Amino acid sequence: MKVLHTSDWHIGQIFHNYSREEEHLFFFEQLKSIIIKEKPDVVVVSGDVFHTATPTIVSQRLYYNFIVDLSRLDSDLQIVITSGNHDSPSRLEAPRPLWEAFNVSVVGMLDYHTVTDDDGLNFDPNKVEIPITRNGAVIGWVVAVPYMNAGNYPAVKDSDSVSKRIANFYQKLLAHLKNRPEYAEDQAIVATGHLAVGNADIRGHSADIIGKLETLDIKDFKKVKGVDYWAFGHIHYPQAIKGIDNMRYAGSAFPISFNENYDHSVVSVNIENGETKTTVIPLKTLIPIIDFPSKPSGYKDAEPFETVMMKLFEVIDKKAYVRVHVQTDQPLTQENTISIMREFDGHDALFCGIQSYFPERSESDDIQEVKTLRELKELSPFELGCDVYQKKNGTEMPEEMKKLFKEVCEEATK
Ligand SMILES: [Mn+2]
Repeated sequence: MKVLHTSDWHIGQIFHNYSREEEHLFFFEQLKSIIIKEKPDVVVVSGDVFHTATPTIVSQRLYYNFIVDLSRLDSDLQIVITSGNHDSPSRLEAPRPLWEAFNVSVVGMLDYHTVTDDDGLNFDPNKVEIPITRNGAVIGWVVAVPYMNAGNYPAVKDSDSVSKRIANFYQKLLAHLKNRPEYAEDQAIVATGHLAVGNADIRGHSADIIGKLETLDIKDFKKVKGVDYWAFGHIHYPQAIKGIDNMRYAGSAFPISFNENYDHSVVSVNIENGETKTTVIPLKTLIPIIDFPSKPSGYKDAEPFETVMMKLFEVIDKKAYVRVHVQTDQPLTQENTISIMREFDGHDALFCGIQSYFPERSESDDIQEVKTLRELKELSPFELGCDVYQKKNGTEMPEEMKKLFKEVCEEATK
């Protein structure tokens, strides 16, 4: 069985006020060419099809047109789509019966029932077990598991960690599949998931993804036997998890944030006679992201406003998302900000904001500023805000800002 694995499309994302439609069309064209060349039996999309739970008409049209276009490439091509944490499970699933006519299987959510079956499952497993056929014969299965809240993985023992519960959930699902009369030993099994695996390389993500409840311990997962390929979504950095070749994040199709300045790709998977071979197929990025003049580590290696202004000509004619980094002792004035923005007017580069770098505080400052919990509790939100501002910027909050901030505090504590 041949599989094309992709995930985290985030259709409809607005990036610093810019629509990404053109980039999605560019990605879809590439994906189409890859599919024509690779001829997979099934395309697996492991969640985060849309960026928001309520995609616009334009986003939905983009998605529908593309999937229909894909399915028309080859009447035998199957497409399996699962929801991610960004998708609305019910919205994604609403056209399920229509999609079936196009050989597209969509799983947005599990259909739970209130009683647990003999096989220990409290949902309908048939919905997620998708047979993949070639010339009318079943050659494999996609166990299409969508994004799930931690609480929805059934507990075996109350003391079980979420990780153990997730592993157990897959194990039960696989046991059910293997009991089906249509199942045969020589059929390939691909399982999907939209979750965070511990030890995964989370480049491009904020740290809050670690330590989240849904995080799965790879040790628990290694015990789940019988899966030829794990097609994961959620983490945007493409990777084989801990070097395990048949357990992968396909990663996002192009940078969704400034932290995703790396190569993007999809995975072609070939499962034959119980052996899995993967090939990472690189994608081109239509509009690159640029940290200008470069991404400094802090105040010391950032460049001051005047220097950055003088250098802007180097970047403004590039079709790229540009974030400007400026070293400054005081918060930039509005005039400073506007003059940087003006440089972009009428040029190809897309302005994506300014990051300021202030002088690092010395350790002795820190010692003086330590407050006891009691002292902190006695501060009003307004005082605390002013204090934080001063610490961060090394200068007192300007009067105008103080006035506005005070109004906000009063409004909020009413
Ligand atoms: Mn995502």
